Amino acid sequence: GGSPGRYLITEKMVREWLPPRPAWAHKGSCGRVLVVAGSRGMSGAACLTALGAARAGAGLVTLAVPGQLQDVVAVKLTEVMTVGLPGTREGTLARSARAEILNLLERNDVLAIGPGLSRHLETVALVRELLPALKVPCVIDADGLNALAGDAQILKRISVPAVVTPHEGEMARLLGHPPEEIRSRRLAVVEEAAGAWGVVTLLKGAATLVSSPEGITYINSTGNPGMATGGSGDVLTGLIAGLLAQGLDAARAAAAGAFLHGLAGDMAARERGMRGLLAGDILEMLPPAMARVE
Ligand code: NPW
Ligand code: AMP
Ligand code: MG
Repeated sequence: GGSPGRYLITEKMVREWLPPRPAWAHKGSCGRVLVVAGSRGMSGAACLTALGAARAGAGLVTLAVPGQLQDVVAVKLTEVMTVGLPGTREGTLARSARAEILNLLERNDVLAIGPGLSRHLETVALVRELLPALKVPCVIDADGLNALAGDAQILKRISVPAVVTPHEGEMARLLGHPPEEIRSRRLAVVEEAAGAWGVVTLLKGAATLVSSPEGITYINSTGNPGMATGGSGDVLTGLIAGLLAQGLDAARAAAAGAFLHGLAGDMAARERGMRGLLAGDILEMLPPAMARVE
């Protein structure tokens, strides 16, 4: 059959999708996000993801990192709780962290996994063994996707709503195709991937595309090249997880996340210029971006 539809994401859509924050809200009712991210040298990615979830409006955010990094991220994060997981000598997550992550997920509503994890073989094994066991919705990004390179079929074994957020390089690795091929047929690639993997697939870049397994595709119009800066995507991962935790379904969380992330980047660029924009500036502009939409 034909495609159920392709839609430009509008401010009005996002306004309708964002759940109201009721007067009686408490932090437990606004969603709890577990972020599994980071390795020695990439603790920033982990912090940016956790703060993205917190800025999205999630009630509680916990960041789980290799044990050696816990104190480092705890110093950088005030509002986010931290947990140290079993690590390798290289400061990456050990395969044995799986049980503890599943245990932490008993007390969380959503998992965000991948930013800054590295491509260490033990961490790759951990990701591959963890994903099929998940019982809460998840967002998989960066090295969480690289762990599946050449074997994206693992995504089919995820039994919960899931969002994957590759940039073109990551999508090329997942599919085993050259990046130029992804670039030349972005719309077809994202729609085929979502259908084949059964997960909401968000292909990043100018005009980010979000496609659902049911065949709905959203096209984003916000964002600017100032956002081509390290850590920008890590913020998006956390943002989508935070929206999932507040009850949006996977496709809407991804589409609203892309829209708000780009809008925050546009507002940051208008205020301070594009060239010097940092991922942290996107985080700071998320509250006014959401306020503008609501
Ligand atoms: P090139 O260079 O253009 O030929 P990688 P990464 C290719 C963490 N970070 N957009 C590109 O080819 C992440 O979370 C930590 C982007 C290149 O070969 C990850 O865990 C930070 N790339 C880890 O670093 C801040 C494109 O893909 C490769 C592309 C690595 O993530 C930074 C780049 O991908 C970062 O977020 C496109 N449109 N098209 C921190 N502060 O801790 C092709 N490529 O090698 O996965 O590198 O994205 O930086
Ligand atoms: P990552 O490569 O994972 O750090 O993700 C980069 C983020 O910045 C994604 O959300 C991209 O969509 C966004 N981004 C990067 N370059 C551009 C661009 N030229 N125009 C709009 N958004 C961009
Ligand atoms: Mg990235």
